[in-house]
Amino acid sequence: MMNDYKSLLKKGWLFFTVAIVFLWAKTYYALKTAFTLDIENKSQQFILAITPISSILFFLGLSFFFSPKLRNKAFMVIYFFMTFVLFANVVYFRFFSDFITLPVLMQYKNFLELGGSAQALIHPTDILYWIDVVILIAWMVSKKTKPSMRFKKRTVAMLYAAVIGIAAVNLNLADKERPELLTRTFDRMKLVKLLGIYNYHIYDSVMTANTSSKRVFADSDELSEVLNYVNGQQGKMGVQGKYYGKAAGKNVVLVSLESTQNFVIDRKLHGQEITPFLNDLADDSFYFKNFYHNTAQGKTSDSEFLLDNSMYGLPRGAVFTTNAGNEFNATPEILKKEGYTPATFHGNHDTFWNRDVMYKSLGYERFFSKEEYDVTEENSVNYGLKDIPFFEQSMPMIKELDKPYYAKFITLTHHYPFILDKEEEKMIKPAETGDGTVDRYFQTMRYQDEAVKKFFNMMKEQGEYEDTIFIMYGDHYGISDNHNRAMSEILDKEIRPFEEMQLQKVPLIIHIPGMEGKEMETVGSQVDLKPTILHLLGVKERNDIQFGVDLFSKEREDLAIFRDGSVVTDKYAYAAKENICYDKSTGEEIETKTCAPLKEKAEKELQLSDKVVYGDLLRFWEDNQHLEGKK
Ligand code: GP9
Ligand code: MN
Repeated sequence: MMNDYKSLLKKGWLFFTVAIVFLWAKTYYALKTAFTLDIENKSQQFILAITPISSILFFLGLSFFFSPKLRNKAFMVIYFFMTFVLFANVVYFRFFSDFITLPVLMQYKNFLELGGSAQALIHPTDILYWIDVVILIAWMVSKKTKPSMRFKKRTVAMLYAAVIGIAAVNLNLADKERPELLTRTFDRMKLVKLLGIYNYHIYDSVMTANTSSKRVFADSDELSEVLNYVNGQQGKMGVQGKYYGKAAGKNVVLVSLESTQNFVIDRKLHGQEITPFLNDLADDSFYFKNFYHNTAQGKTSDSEFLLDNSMYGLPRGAVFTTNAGNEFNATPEILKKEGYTPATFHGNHDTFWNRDVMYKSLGYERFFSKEEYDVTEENSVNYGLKDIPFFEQSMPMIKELDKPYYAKFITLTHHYPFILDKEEEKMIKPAETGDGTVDRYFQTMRYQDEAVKKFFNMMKEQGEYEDTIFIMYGDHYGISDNHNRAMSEILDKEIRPFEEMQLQKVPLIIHIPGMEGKEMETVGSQVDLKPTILHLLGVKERNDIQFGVDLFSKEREDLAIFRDGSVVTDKYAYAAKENICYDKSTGEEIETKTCAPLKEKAEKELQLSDKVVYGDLLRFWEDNQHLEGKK
């Protein structure tokens, strides 16, 4: 009896089948529980269940191409690798509400440095993803049960025929659900929902290869096409705002406010202001309350890219990583020609987001990173130096710079998972929604506010304040839509796609000492920062490609285009993923066709911006006779 049982275990087909069932089961479990995929109907439910099968058979089947001696090992390596891909996506999704793309993976150094954030993202039940690996290895290494995976060629051929058959059925059903899924969409959620997580990665790899080839085939005519667009757009180029040149010759201090969403401004928690300093500062500044971020997978780095280039980040990955070798015409480089010293300050390693390489391409002359600061266990948390010591230690460094300077400070403490380790740093009680992330968000927010206040005081004490303009902006959202339940409690309203879009507002405060500010209704986004800043300084673009428009210009359209193709104007809000058009003032759903022109515009603009980045088109600048004449 016992021997029968052991000889059964030795059967390769049994082992193979059990492995397939294990891998399918946990993949399906992840698709159902770890990702929010919005399954709308029975057909989608069915597709979801079959999506993993073809790729599991395909990949595990590859082990049959190894010699029988190596086959078991190859099988296990593939199995392990697929588990790892699945698990990495599960963890990544918990924070980013998104799937990993190859370009993001290439920035693997970021993952290694995640530290505290990564720990908070791993749950005890995650053991479920690995238990089967242990069982299969045990099965395989014991001499008594080691399966013999010898199959006839015909069986393997049948297996691959099945792969093709199942994949075809899957694709066909997916196409019915979402026509042109592969050609049009850049919504990863739909791709995973309809193709499955493993097939999605195959698709993503093909896309990556495809985009790298775009640079090879790009030519200077494409640059003209983009130029025609930016010049032709009403108000795109050269439109000067009312404050043109009003800050000429002044230093520029930019403060990137980590994870700061606009909803905290002027809001109270437990009867206490969350951002008392920013609230006061906003009263004494130009405060843009309808300002949005346009970032995607590149997060902070995307916001930096937008700020300095007035071009959009990429739909997949981060420009900072994928295209750091490109030719750019960024603000630091432009201002250097005007006699400015461009510098940037950040309390994390210089390699994070590939900043050390990218900053050179953008024209930054100095980069003060973790290596230049005195960072100890005591004064750091999460990714690096805490904001208060960061600003304190930055002061002598600012003094070092030749004037005028263009100095960017990237704050860090108010970053997921929003931790502070000292009681005195917690200046407000956490919220009480029961969602730890949301609850702690307010504490680190309050801490950041205090840090910025100290920074302003030090700038005043050191005599740097009067001659400087301050541009402070939130880099991207801090609370993803995974936390809508808690957020609806905080905001006391239901969160639909419309409210989600409103939550993408980040504060923009432009503070010019000696100038009275005001609250600005203008709808704009990070892509508008470059022309706004250059115009305040009285620096005119020659030929430049900018997708943004001076925020102070009266002729500009009230417009913010999100990286996913959504659009907000003064009248409408278009949610791209859901394809819903809203009346901006009432928040009511209206006919989709009302938003059709906006949708088209966003697609066009994003596509052109991507063209410039993927094709590295600015390298053709000098060669382009058409431009030479105009210079
Ligand atoms: C890391 C910091 C945070 O250096 O800028 O990056 P994020 O995760 O927000 O992109
Ligand atoms: Mn950030």
